[in-house]
Order: sequence, then structure tokens, then C-alpha cells
Amino acid sequence: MKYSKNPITDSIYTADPAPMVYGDTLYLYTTHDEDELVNDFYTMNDWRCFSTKDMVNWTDHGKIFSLDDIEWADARAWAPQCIERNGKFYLYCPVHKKDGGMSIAVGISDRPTGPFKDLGHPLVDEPDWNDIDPTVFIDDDGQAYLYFGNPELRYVLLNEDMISYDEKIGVCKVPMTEEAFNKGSHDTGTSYGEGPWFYKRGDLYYMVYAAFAVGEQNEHLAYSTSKGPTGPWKYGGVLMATGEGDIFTNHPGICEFKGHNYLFYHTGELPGGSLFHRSVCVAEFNYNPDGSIDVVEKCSGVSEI
Ligand code: FUB
Repeated sequence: MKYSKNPITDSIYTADPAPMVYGDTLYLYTTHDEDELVNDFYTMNDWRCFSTKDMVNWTDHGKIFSLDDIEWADARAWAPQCIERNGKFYLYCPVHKKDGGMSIAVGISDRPTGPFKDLGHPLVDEPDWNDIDPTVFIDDDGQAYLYFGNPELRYVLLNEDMISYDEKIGVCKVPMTEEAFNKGSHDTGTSYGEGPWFYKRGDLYYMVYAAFAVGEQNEHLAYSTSKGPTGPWKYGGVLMATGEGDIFTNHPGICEFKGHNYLFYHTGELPGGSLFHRSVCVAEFNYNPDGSIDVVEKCSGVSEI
């Protein structure tokens, strides 16, 4: 039995994993932490894609979308997610606008590996800094949801075209309650921090996210569940704990692939690793019969499938 190694690549620093299963292939979209920092802060200019058919052998597709492709953006190529609809691929990406503030861009391509072409304007652009870390899901009835946000979890109902949303309903704010996201130390008083990952398994909707426990500086991963796509959310528990030597952020991406469940996350474990030099890893996990998930341990890799 072959065994993969974590991190998934050691040729560059990668973060913010977003898996997408399409056909017999798992595509993994990531951000890219540049080696050289500007202003001692996240220095991130492009998005990357890797793919595998067996979880051990990965193909590096390189840069598939970048700030150079988005005329109105100038920095912060942050956590993306990709989805397919009607044969087109949509890559939702937070970026910093040239005229200030964060917003969500959309790259469009005929192929999962790009190149992606910018929509030409922000999809979600509110007058605050909450518009980061989009997560997208198309429900069984065809309604697509785009959740996002730090420090608040918000969502829009995407139209069938995937590049606009129901403006009559507008941007909806999820009630940030302790029942939904547990007590924590982020700005809302709950543990919800950022990096939401929205999906459905059976009849249960999951929201997995980076979270701040009371008194903790570094993010752990946690999850909440709901019987409907827009809540109410119920806190489920810690999914991945913080540990010795951890960095400030973590970021979840979950998928089922060929009968196995995977949690992608990031650490600072490559040589030279730091909060601004992260690396994407993967762990396999199982659901309990009631849909709950036990804490997933950071690990050294997964088995070939
Ligand atoms: O990678 C930049 C930002 O850090 C992401 O948008 C957050 O989720 C956190 O990982």
C-alpha cells in the first residue's frame, strides 16, 4: 500500500485548501504564500491547482488565476473555492480592491485547471472588510449558496448563472449566536473566525470553519450543522485542535472521494514555515452514525486509493 506525504507539495508554500471532485479526479485549489514578504504580511498573488486520482500521485497544474488577471484588484489573493455548473467552472476568490476593501471575485473557465477569466467586477462587495473566504454549494433543488465572511458569516443566493445573486434578498447575515458557533474569542463573541466550508451530507448541512476558542490565539477547526441550507446552525464541536508549534491560521476544505472522506487543512510545517509561509496537508476521517465528527488529528499523510 502506497502512502502519501504531508504537505502535499514542498515546492512552494500553499494555504487555504479547497478540494473539488470532478469525474474520477480530485482537484485541489490553494492559495500561494510568496517566499518574499511585503510589509511583513500575507504576500499572496495567485491561485494554484493540483490534482490526483489516487491521493498519492499529485499533478501540479501551476498558476491558474492571478491578481494580474483581475484589473480592479491589487493584493491579497486569498482563500478560493471552485465549483462546476453546466460545464463551466467558477472560482470564487477574495481580493483587495484597488480602491480599498476586500471583495469576492469570480474566475470563469471551461476547464477545472483554467486558465480562469475574471468576471470583470466584484460579485460581492460590501462597505466593510467582511467579504473574504467564499464557500459555494449547489443544493439538490438547484439553488446555489455562497457563504463567506470574517468576523461574521454571511451568504447570498446565487442565480443560475453563478456570476450574480438575488439582489432583492441581498446579503443575509447569519445570527452569530453561541448556540450556532459556541462561545469564543472572535469579534462576535463566538468562536467563528473565518474560512467557512459549506456542504451537505444526507439530510444534514455542515458548516466547517476556522475558530477561536476563549483565551486561544491560534485558530482551530470547528463545525456546526443545520437541517436547512440557511440555518439555524447548531454547534457540533472541534474538528481539528490547535497544537504545539501551531501557526495563527488554519483553513478547512472537505470532500468525499472514491468512498473516502478527507479534511484538507494547512500548517507551517515545511522548512521556513511560518504564519505567512504555510503548507496544505490532508487527513482521512469518518463520520459517526449520527453525522457527528470526532476530532481529526494532523497526520503525516493518507493511503493510496
Ligand atoms: O490566507 C489568507 C487568509 O488567511 C485566508 O483568507 C484565511 O482563511 C486565512 O487562512
